[in-house]
Amino acid sequence: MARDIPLNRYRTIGVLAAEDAGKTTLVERLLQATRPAAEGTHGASLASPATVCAWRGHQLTFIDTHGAWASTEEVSRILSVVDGVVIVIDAEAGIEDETVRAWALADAAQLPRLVFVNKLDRAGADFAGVLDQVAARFGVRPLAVALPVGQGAGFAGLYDLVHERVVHWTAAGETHDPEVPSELMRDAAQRRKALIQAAVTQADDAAQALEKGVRPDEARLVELVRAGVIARAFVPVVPGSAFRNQGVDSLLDAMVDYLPAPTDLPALRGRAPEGALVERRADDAEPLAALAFTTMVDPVMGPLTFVRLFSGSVASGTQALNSSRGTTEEIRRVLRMHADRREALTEARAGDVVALQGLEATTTGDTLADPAQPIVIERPIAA
Ligand SMILES: Nc1nc2c(ncn2[C@@H]2O[C@H](COP(=O)(O)OP(=O)(O)OP(=O)(O)O)[C@@H](O)[C@H]2O)c(=O)[nH]1
Ligand SMILES: [Mg+2]
Repeated sequence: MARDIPLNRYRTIGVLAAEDAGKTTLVERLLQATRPAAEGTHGASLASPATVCAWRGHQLTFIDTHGAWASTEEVSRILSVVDGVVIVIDAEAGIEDETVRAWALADAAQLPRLVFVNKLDRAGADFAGVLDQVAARFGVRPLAVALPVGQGAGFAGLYDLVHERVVHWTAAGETHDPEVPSELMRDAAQRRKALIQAAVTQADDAAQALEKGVRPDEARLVELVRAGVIARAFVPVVPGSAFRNQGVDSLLDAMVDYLPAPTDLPALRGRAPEGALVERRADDAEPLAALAFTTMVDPVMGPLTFVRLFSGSVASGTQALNSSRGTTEEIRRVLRMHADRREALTEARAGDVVALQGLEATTTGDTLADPAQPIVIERPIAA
C-alpha cells in the first residue's frame, strides 16, 4: 500500500511556552483552521496529547505541552519525538522564566523552531519589544516574516514580508491587499531587508546576486529561510492572536514552509542489545523503531500508548518488541488521532505519531522495535 502523504510532507511539531501564553488556544485554532468549512468550526475536541491535521497537502501533528506544570523530563520526552518546535510568547508578558526553560530544552534537543508572538490584541502588546528580547536573551537572530498592522485594540492584520501583502481577517476568511499601510512602510522595508540579508547567508549564489542588487524571488526566499531554520541559523517570528483567530493561517504556512520533515534531519541513533551504535533512517523500508512518549486512558478506546515511528511500520493485529524491556507486545489497534475523531489504521509508518491499543508493559520512554533487528532509541535530549 502506497503512502497517502510522502514523508517530506510531514511536520511534527511541539508547542512550548510559559503558562497561559496561549498554547492550547493556539492548537485548537490551528486544528480548526485545517478543517473543511462544511464540518463547521466547533467540533468536539478529543483532548488527545497529539493531534493530526492536514494543511496544503502536508500532514501536521501537534503536541501541546503544559506551561508551568510540565516537568523538564516530560517536555524533553516530547521534544525527542518532534522535528520542530513553535515557541509561543505572550506579546504583553514577553519572555518569561518558562519561555527560557522551553528555549533551553529545544536547544538541547537541537530542534529548529519558529516563534509565534501571541495576544497582539492585548493592550500592552509589543511585537518589536519581543523581537528585541528574543535577540538579547537567546542570542539568536529573530526574523519577522510578518508585522502586525496595529497592536492592542487596533490589531487589524498582518503585513506578510515574504509575500509582500497585507492579510486581513473577516468572518469569511482572509483577504489580501498588496498596499503597505503608510505607518508601516519604513519598518516593513527595514524588516524585509533584514529578512533577505539573513536568508542569503544560506547560499553563495543568492548572496552574490544580492551584492549586485538582485533579490531572491518569493519562492527562493522561502527556500533560503527554510534552509536557515533547519540549520538553526535563525528563527522566523509570526505575530497573531490565537484567541481572535488571527495569524493562525500564517503560522500554518510557516510550519509547512520552514519547519523540517523527518527526511531533513539526521538519522535516528540508538543501541543494539549488545551495545553497538545503530542508525535508522526515516524510511518505511528500515526496521521498526518507535518511541513511546505518553499514555492516556481514552473514554472510548481505554488505555492508549502514544508512539512516534522513526522508521519502519507497525500494523494492527501484529506484535512488536519492547526492546527497552525485552518483552513482546500485541498491537491490537493503531489509531491516528484527529481533532474530532479516531481513525483506525491498518498500519502506521515512519514519521507517524499514533496511539496504540493493547500494549501491556510499555511505558513512556520505551522503544518498540522489529524483533529481528532490535534497537533501543537514544535521543540527544536534556532531562
Ligand atoms: N487576549 C487574548 N487572550 C488569549 C489569547 N490566546 C489565549 N488567550 C487567553 O489566555 C489564557 C490562557 O490560554 P491557554 O491557551 O489556556 O494557555 P496555555 O499556554 O495553554 O496555558 P497552560 O497550558 O496552562 O500553560 C486563556 O484565558 C485564553 O483565552 C490571545 O491571542 N489574546
Ligand atoms: Mg494549555
